[in-house]
Amino acid sequence: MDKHLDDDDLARELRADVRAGLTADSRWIPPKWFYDARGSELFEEITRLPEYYPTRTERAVLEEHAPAIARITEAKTLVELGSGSSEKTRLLLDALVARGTLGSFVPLDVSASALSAAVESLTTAYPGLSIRGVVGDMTRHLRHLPEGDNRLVAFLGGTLGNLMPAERATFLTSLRSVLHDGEWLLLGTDLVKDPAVLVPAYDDAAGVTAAFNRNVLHVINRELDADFDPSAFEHVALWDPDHEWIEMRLRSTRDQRVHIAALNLDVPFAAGGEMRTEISAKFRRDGLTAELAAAGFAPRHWWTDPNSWFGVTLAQA
Ligand code: AVJ
Repeated sequence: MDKHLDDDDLARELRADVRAGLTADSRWIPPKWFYDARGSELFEEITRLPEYYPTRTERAVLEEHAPAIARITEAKTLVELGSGSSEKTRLLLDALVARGTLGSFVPLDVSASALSAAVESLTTAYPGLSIRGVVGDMTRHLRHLPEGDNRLVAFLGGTLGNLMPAERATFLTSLRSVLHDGEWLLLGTDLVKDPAVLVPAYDDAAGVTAAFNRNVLHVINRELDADFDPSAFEHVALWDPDHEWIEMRLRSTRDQRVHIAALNLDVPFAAGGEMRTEISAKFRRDGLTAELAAAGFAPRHWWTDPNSWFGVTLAQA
């Protein structure tokens, strides 16, 4: 594995993010801090919830169209950004291996532990492939992606929607700049739909998403020696129709003051005071086409499920 991020870098970034976010007028914590070992487990549990349709919907789209993706791209290298457990990737790997073009797989993730587990199991499952994990942040370490001809970069799961619109533009532009003309981007995006479907996906009956949301407080307690009482914050998920995104927040149930020892910072919360922990933007085909074009990508194919709940775009650099 190539490491471009070590524990010190992550600790420094977490301190900077928490200080900036919790001293801002509108408080926020970036969603990447959900994913420690427990948070990654909770996310895996979310993907199996009846209300959380994105994972299984995207999987169905990929199951149906992976052979076409392999035929159209004939990719020699598959790069996966934010690969996590790399489960859906197997559909792409199988199709590209069957097509006979694939030589290597490069998963990139911030979590060294998730990545090494994935690399280990995939190395066993695909002995003919060269598999090289890159520990890095997809918004900062794209220039460290290995060269290779005819690469296909997969960015699945709807994670693009966790970036703010301006960050999205920067990210897509920098991804385009590390690709050669003709290389490929496979992008999975959750689509705008009835809020009666969207909101429960982020506020499930079993409370798994609530636990996932509060997990960020456990992360801050452990890593920054803070004294958040997670039970004194309630999970909020709301649909913002103007921005067309789901917003997750944590809302203080009482007046309280939190001490973050590693930052030497006290943060007061009034009862009802909130902090934003995630946006999850939902897309329309037209808007996405425009965003991709602005970043220098030409959308070539668009696939979706019968309900048009989740879109998979194949775009060319
Ligand atoms: C897979 C990271 C895109 O925004 O839907 C799931 C994360 N947050 N439930 C999403 C998530 C709350 C998820 N991503």
